[in-house]
Amino acid sequence: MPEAAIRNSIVFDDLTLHYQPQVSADGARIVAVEALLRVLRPTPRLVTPADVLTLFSAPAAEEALDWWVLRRACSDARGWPSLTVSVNVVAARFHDPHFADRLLEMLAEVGLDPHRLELEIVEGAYIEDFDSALANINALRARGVRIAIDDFGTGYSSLTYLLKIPVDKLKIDKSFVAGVGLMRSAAIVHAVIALARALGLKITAEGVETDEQHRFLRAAGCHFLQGWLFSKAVPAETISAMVESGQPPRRSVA
Ligand code: G
Ligand code: MN
Repeated sequence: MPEAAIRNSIVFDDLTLHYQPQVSADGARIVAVEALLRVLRPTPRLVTPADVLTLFSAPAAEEALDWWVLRRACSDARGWPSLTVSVNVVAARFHDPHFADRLLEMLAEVGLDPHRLELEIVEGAYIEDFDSALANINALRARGVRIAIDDFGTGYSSLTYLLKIPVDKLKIDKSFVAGVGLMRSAAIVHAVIALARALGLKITAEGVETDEQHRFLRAAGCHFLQGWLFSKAVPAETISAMVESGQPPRRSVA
């Protein structure tokens, strides 16, 4: 299918991006936002990975969607000079030998400093072609784009990724955070943080919902936190208001 036809087959008008703040470990400062895709019609809701598969099943359509998300997120991020913007990128994108060049070109067009962008490699899909992925990731990191492994611990590939590709950050999956009151989850979270710190990586914990989880994660040594305790994903205008007021989404005592 020609690219224009693919673009037209996706109803981009029905989509928008919402942004979930990531805060410093003490919860006092927003440091970044993660772009999350939202469907506006028929019922407004966040897009799940399963939706993307059914709505955009053709690989070319999924790729067009990913570029739409990247461009929109980078464009919105220009309004928030103090924040990093994180965008979820599937492993397949890193197999494209021109991915880094296209991305850097897009950043130049949009006018966003590459240091302000972080790509979260979604762990669900395995990187098959490490040579291409590595070339892209090296080229992007050389220009300042940061790389995070998303949902760390849930895929079968976590440790292989750490061995084979240089990354800047791990995002501890919310399934581990949900259970930090239990010995087993707490041990796993401590081990992941120790591993990340030994490799010199930053750590974000996802899915932080309670003060108890916040206290645990801060004491355990997470650098950044993300979750409903601080803020759900909100429209771009709400992030602009948070940035302007200098207020964290929620004050919390850790
Ligand atoms: O895998 P990824 O990190 O991209 O997942 C983001 C998803 O996690 C979004 O669908 C978002 O709605 C959800 N999410 C964000 N914060 C929380 C939280 O505190 N609790 C739960 N259960 N889900 C969350
Ligand atoms: Mn993510």
